[in-house]
Amino acid sequence: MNAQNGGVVTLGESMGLLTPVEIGRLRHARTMRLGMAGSESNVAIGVRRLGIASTWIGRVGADEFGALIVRELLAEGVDVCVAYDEAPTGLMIKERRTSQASKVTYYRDRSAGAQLSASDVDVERVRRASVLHITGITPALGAGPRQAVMAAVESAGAAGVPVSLDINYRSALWKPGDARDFLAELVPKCEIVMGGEDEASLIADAPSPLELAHEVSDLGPSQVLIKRGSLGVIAVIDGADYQVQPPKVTAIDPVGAGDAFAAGYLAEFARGLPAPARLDVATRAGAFAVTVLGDWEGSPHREELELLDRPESVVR
Ligand code: KDG
Repeated sequence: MNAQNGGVVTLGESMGLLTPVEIGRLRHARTMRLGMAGSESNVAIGVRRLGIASTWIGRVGADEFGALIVRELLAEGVDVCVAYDEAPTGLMIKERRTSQASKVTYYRDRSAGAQLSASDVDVERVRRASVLHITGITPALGAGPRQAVMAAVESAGAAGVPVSLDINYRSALWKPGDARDFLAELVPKCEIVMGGEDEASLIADAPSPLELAHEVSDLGPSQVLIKRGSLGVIAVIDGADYQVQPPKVTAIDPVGAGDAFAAGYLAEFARGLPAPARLDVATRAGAFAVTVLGDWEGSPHREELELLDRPESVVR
């Protein structure tokens, strides 16, 4: 583990999640599955399942969705640093339009999570972290969350804690120009940056994923990971190039794969493992996540990591 042993600390909005059981348009659905979503809490759970401490900082409403989120995170062993807000907990609906295509709708305008502020950031927890993980979703929620992200990043920087950023661009939450401006300020303060090709293209311009990774790395981060879904990852880490393909799986629900990937990478980074081991666990964790319905439920526990290598599908 790195010098600090508080594991992975992250902050952001978690929401109630409603997913129709039926495939098709929401208007025809009659039954909904109830759960929770939130990129940062997904990562916190994924990291914890791999045996590394994790902390989630955020706001929820004093309502049943808020209680569900806190209860679920505590059950997963995540250290929860939560404030309760007068505003309601945000909601996300994940419509499965076809068995392969999902559509996400947010009900999170003026939600509790969007009231996050710099004063919610527990500086001590950030200082003790092995790594601070943030995403591009939190700054898209408003001025308060943007300040909270910057406060956490400054505290991490002052304590020598590396910062990891998943660009996670959400077009429903902000415009590309606003994202670009914020990222231009943020990316040079990060040691690890990950994102899809389209997301990395918000801050760099190159004809191939590898060149894109190098361009982003030239902005400051020493570890840049371009996530490519079922094609795996292309990365530049401390000047060396990597390309890793994930194990083959049958995808059921792609949402949350990027968070499981981030969790795998960060857990191994926090353990002080070298780049190939980090990328191996990251791609495995991402592959696990797509095999299960839900944004975080499929994230693997450490003892399951080899499961995808086995030709036998029944373990007895
Ligand atoms: O990465 C999965 C997330 O998209 C999901 O859990 C919800 O955080 C979320 C968001 O803002 O889309």
